[in-house]
Amino acid sequence: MSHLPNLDHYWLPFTANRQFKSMPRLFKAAKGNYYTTIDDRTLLDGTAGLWCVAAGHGREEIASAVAQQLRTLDYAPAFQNSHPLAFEAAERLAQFMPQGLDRIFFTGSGSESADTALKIALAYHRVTGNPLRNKLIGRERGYHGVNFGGLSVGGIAGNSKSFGNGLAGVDHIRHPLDIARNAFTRGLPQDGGIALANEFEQRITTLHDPATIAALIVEPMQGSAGVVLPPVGYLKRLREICDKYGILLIFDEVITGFGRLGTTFASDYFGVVPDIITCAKALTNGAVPMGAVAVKREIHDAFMSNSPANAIELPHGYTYSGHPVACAAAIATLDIFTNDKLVERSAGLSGHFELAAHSLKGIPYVKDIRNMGLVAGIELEPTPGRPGARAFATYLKCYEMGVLVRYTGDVIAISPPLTIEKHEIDRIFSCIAEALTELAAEGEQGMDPTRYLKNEQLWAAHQQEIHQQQATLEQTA
Ligand code: PXG
Ligand code: PLP
Repeated sequence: MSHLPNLDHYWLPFTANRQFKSMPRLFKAAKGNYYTTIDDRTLLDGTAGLWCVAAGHGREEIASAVAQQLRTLDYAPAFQNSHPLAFEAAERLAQFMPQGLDRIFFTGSGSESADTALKIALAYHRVTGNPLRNKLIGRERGYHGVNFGGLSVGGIAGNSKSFGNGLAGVDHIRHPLDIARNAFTRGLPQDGGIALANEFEQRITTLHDPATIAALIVEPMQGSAGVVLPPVGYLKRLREICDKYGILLIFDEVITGFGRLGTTFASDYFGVVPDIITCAKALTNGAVPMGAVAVKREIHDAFMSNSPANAIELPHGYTYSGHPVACAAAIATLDIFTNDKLVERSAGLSGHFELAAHSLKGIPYVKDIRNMGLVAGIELEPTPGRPGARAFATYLKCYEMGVLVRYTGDVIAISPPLTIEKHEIDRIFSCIAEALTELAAEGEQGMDPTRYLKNEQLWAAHQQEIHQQQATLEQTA
């Protein structure tokens, strides 16, 4: 058991802070497919961190590349100067991208990648003489991070409604989730894709002038909003409509990149090549913050050939774009992908994973199961008036049983490291089944979060003690 830190000062992102601090869940170590918590529980990681740790935790190759880089060149100015590793990382990443998307802009995260992609799309039209193409289209339930651009094209009201109006000139198309028609489909829904994509064309022609649309941004598979899969033919049709009207297509592959679907990128899975791809997360195996935007060479070249000589072609960038330590981590990670054949491994496991996920059909509260590659979403019947409460209780039960799952709304999302073993896949889903069966038996009692994680509650009591001591000290000072 490790010491519990003072919990007062850190404001956790996307977290119910007061609830968390009453039952803190802190990890102190990780290796392979497992976390160790500060009260010495071992947790099988059903989430790859937050979809980041594709190659499994604690990779020595990454650790030593990062350590060596820190000792050699800790930081180099990103603007007007650079360092060789940034070029090497870009070249290596370009080799992973679909053919043609071989010009790379580095960022510090998925959110920065989304905003960068949107800005490149807008600036591209301006630099090619189409300044009136300045509207951006996103999708309902889309998640493109939390910066103002990504938030504006995103389609999760809960994420944006606290923050004012966002960008002007933004519209959204429908999301493809249709549980009534497609519940328990294995893999992609078969029907409805073309009609749904055609609505995009219908909306931009009736509500907008298509010649004013700069770009459409979509996640090929919507991860954050609860694992929403595109029906067969849908993305291809979106591509055709974009081509017809000169609209750039951006795939946000922050989650779907790097083998999650059994192909290197979702673009490869669907045989649809967008104009711009964003990525982050597994790019460095989560070890160092980094994102990237891959752009079609023609788009990049338009900036180079249409900008005045000696001018900055794109007035955009981050202090940490192409950070040497992040580049070292990315190169080491890409090496692991190649050496360990992680994409092939993901593809090879996806059949077993699908069977395991769908074995939950018929378990109490399971309303839909959606899967693709090494991702599954298990949608639960919500408890009336308490959205998300059932999924949270399921998460807590799984945690107590030693399995880390992710919950978002009333969806349990499973996305293990690509290094997961078959028996571990089985354990994740049987644990969820057991948790749900127990919840059904326990009724109201099972839904009470204060029943769970007793050790942590002892710590919370300890925390209160620290508080009181501090207050006393402050009074006497
Ligand atoms: N685009 C997509 C498609 C994402 O999934 C981002 C952008 C933003 O990335 P950053 O690095 O700025 O967080 C994401 C991030 C979840 C979960 O549990 C998903 C994300 C982040 C945290 C949790 O679904 N996606
Ligand atoms: N705010 C201020 C005052 C800055 O000087 C900078 C960068 O120089 C930023 C924000 C942006 O920081 P970053 O480049 O890390 O995104």
